[in-house]
Amino acid sequence: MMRFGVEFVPEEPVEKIVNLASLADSLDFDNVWITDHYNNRSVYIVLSKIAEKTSQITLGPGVTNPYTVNPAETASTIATLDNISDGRAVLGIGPGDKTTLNSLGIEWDKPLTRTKEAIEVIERLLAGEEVQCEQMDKHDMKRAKLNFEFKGDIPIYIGAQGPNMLKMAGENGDGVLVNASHPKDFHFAIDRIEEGIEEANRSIEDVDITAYTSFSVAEETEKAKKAVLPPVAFIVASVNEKILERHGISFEKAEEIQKHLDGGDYGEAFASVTDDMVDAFALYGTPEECVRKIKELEDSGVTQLVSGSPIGPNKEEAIRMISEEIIPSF
Ligand code: F42
Repeated sequence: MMRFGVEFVPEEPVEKIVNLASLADSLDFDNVWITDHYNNRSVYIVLSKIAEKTSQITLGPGVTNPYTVNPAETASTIATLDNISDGRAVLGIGPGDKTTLNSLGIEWDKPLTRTKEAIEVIERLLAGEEVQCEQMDKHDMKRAKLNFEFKGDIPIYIGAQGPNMLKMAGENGDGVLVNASHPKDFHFAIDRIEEGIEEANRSIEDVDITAYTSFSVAEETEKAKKAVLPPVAFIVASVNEKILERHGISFEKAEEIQKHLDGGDYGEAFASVTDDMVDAFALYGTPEECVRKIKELEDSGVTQLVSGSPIGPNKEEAIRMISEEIIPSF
């Protein structure tokens, strides 16, 4: 069965996000994910407020990284979030956003290895072990151990796009958060995830394959589409050539958008987004159109749909529409 999640970016005021998360909680969404970038508001402060104001929804960072936060610190924080939310915490972790890390002077060395090892450290700490990691490449714990009571089995979701990361996520994750909106990308991703699942002798049911989409729903298609132009412009400017090729998008047009964004000319960048770009990198439309597109993702093997930014021209209305006009079809 398809699960439904919603993502918020804490560039918006905490109060606003908490109110929207509380609405999603009351409307039976399964998950709320908060993105993590140091230049936005603090992910865990937002999550702890959400924990107070919600009662059934699962909540977590989507995603933290092992560069700006030591994995022992992540284990402690997620266990604390689990304490205060009566067992509703999930951990989303990935290698981190390269551009953001660059601006902090952090080198993205061996991002896959560092993420994989961090997950091992976190899992062992959450199992109550004292962790020493002399054999690890990127971490060097001597005698790390958590010193309070917590429930150990917090699900770990791995943010992954690249072939190796997807495979690693299939081997190690309780879920995979794939930043994509189109079935073509999921055919590619799920093949890689399955390789990992096989290698680890696991089964596909063990892994919640999550479409972390750029989402927009409205009563009119055009209104929904207009709201996704900004995120799609940023996606087009940052994805690699192979992904553009997969969707038949011209590299030159993508470069043009990148130049406009780099020059701070956002109006021009958003106006240059073409229909094939929007169709490739966003899930948008009327509730009926969204249902049809989500069913295509479900057929390709997706098990959780996360409505990510913008969600719709009006976030609150969009959350109500998802609950009333989309979720009942699944
Ligand atoms: N990043 C953030 O900073 N904050 C967020 O809130 C956030 C949310 C989010 C949600 C979903 C999602 O899927 C990603 C999200 N991200 C977020 C981005 C995330 O942190 C990563 O930047 C993103 O997922 C990119 O990951 P990727 O899967 O493309 O992996 C990178 C590291 C990559 O290059 N992978 C390659 C691959 O094939 O998978 C190669 C990796 C590899 O094998 N590396 C080797 C190693 O050991 O690390 C080294 C290889 C060598 O040659 O040295």
